[in-house]
Amino acid sequence: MTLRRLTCIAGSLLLASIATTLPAATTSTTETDPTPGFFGEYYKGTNFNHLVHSRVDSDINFNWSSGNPMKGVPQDSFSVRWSGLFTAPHRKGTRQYRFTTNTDDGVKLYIGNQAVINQWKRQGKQHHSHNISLKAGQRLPLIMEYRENKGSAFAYLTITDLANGGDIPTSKTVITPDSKPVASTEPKANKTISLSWTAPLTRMDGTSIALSEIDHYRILYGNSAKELGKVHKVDSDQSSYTFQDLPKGHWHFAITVVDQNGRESAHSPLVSKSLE
Ligand SMILES: [Ca+2]
Repeated sequence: MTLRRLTCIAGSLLLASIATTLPAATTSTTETDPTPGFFGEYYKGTNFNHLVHSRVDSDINFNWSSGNPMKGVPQDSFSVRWSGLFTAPHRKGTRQYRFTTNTDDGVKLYIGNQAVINQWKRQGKQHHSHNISLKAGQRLPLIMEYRENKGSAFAYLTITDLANGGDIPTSKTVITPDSKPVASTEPKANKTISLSWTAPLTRMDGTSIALSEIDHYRILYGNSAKELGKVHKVDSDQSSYTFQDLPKGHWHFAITVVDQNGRESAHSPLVSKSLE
C-alpha cells in the first residue's frame, strides 16, 4: 500500500498525548529535554511516496544543487517534510514575524495548522512569505513541505522578527514536536514499553475528522530520534500498544494516522524511553 500524506490532519492535534503509560508499580519518572530543530523526513518521489530516512535538522537551510540530500534519495524527484514547534522568542506583548521560504521547486508551509504558503508545483527559485502576529512565548506547530522535480534543488526557511528586522535562528526557537515526554520505569517489566495516544479530532482546515475515517495507526520507532527505522501497524480501534521484549537501549517513538484513502498524517511528537 502506498502511503500518501493525510495533508489535512492537524499535526499538533494529532496524537499529541502519546506517552509511555505508567504501569501499576511505577517507581520513578524522568523527563527528556526537547530536541532543538525540525524533524525531517526524506522521501523518494515528489509526493512523499517512499520514506527513505528521517533525522533532526536544526535549520531548513539546504542547497543540494544538482545532488541528492543523502544516500538513497534520488537527485531528482524527491520530497522532504520538516515538522517543528516554534516559540515566539520575544518577552512581552505581540510582535509580527515573517516566515519566508526560498525553494526550487515547490513548497507548502503550515503555521498553526493553516496552509499559509501553497506553491506545490514545478518552479525555479521562488521566495514566498507570510506575516503573522504572535504573543510573547506563543507556540505554534510548523510544517514545511518541499518537493524537487529536477535540476537544481534548494530549500530555505527564514523567520524574521519584524520589530527589529533580525532573522531568528530556528535552532533556538524550534523544537522537534515533543516538549516534555514523560517516561516511566518499571523494574519488573523493563523490556516492555507501552504507548497510548488520542485520536485526532480535527483536520488541518479545522473541520472535524470522524473516528470511522481512520483506517489505522503507524508507530515509527528506533534507537535514534534521527532515525525511526521500524514500523508497527495498529488497528484504528486501538489507542494503545505495548512492545514486549524490546532490546536494551534508548527507544524513540512517533505515531502517524492513516485515513481510509491511504493518506498519512504528519508525525506526532516524539517520545522516548530507555530500557536497561
Ligand atoms: Ca529543481
